[in-house]
Amino acid sequence: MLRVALIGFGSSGKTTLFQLMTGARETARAGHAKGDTSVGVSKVPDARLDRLTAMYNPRKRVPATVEFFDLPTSGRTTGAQTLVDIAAYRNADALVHVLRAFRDPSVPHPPGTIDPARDAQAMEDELILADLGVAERRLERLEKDLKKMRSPELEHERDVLTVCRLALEEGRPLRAVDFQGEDRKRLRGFQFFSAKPLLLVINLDESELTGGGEAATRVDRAAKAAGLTAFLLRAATAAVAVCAKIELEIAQLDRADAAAFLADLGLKESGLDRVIRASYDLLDQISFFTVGEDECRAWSIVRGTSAQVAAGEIHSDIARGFIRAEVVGYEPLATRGSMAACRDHGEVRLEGKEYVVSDGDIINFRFAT
Ligand SMILES: Nc1nc2c(ncn2[C@@H]2O[C@H](COP(=O)(O)OP(=O)(O)O)[C@@H](O)[C@H]2O)c(=O)[nH]1
Ligand SMILES: [Mg+2]
Repeated sequence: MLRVALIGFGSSGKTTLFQLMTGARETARAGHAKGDTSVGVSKVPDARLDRLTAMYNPRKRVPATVEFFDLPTSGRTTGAQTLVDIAAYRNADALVHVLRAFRDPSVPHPPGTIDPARDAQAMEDELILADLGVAERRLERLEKDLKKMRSPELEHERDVLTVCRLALEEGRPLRAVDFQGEDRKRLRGFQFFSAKPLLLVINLDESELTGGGEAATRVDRAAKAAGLTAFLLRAATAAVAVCAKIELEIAQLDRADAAAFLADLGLKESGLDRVIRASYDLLDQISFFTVGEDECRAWSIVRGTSAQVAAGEIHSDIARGFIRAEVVGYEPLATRGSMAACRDHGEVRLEGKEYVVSDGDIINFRFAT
């Protein structure tokens, strides 16, 4: 399951977005050293799973999920230095920086003025500084250890960390540094914040959603006006605009009303859909499905995953005993209406361990126990 951590300055709308994403008014809390982390689960909307569920009429429909973290530091900034001490944040797959762009004077914004580009840069600087501290402490310890003994492992670690330190000293986030192969693996182990893919969520004024014209264009314009263009040229960084407050109100309506409301605003997708989709794209995630009368289920994996590794998402026994994957694409199955019809047309393939799973594949794994 993907884990996404919300960060940002005080009163930027983190908790509002958290509630929008997880539908949680009451949320589970995981304890950690300094206060609490709110943990909520978001169901990934997927029209394909809806269609498969309609076809199979299973007892259970299980969407893919994304876990969101929020810190209940009401109105305060979640400074990067505090994040270093929070395991859930260190382990997160991606960061979502909620940027205050709504003006509402009744909600004070600690830096005083509204300036999303400044806030984006300020947070970036904080992440870089926090990582630099971690890198320096680790390097110091490594140098001591390397004086006592020779170790290719530790030497590799030192080399990667030295590249990290140099980039950070130049003010470059680690997600903008091109690490490959073993270096990349090693980097992941350090759990640096500036190495995590970053989604900027620009939290706009209601008026920007409710003003006339095509909402998508208005929102795009507002995002550009926020001055984030330079930011977005960086690798593993993306942006999406929402109006968290009004979208939370919409999300609390029943489905039909919510759809009508969104259509009224000229929006094709809800805020939840847009943020989830942007996170998926940023993290290069795709979905495959398992279907049956018992359960229709979506699973998320990173693009390029092999059939055997995908099987391991379901259960390690299935990966271990992997024999073959029976695969059909979503389009042929949705068009023909049944697996049997797909078989008749030769559209169900038998694939081996190394087969690279495609987005929308419906897979039946054959395995030995
Ligand atoms: N006008 C307006 N107010 C918002 C919006 N998003 C959040 N707020 C309000 O801003 C205040 C702070 O929001 P919150 O989500 O708690 O911010 P956090 O400190 O970043 O967690 C709350 O009173 C929210 O209702 C928005 O899009 N527009
Ligand atoms: Mg909050």
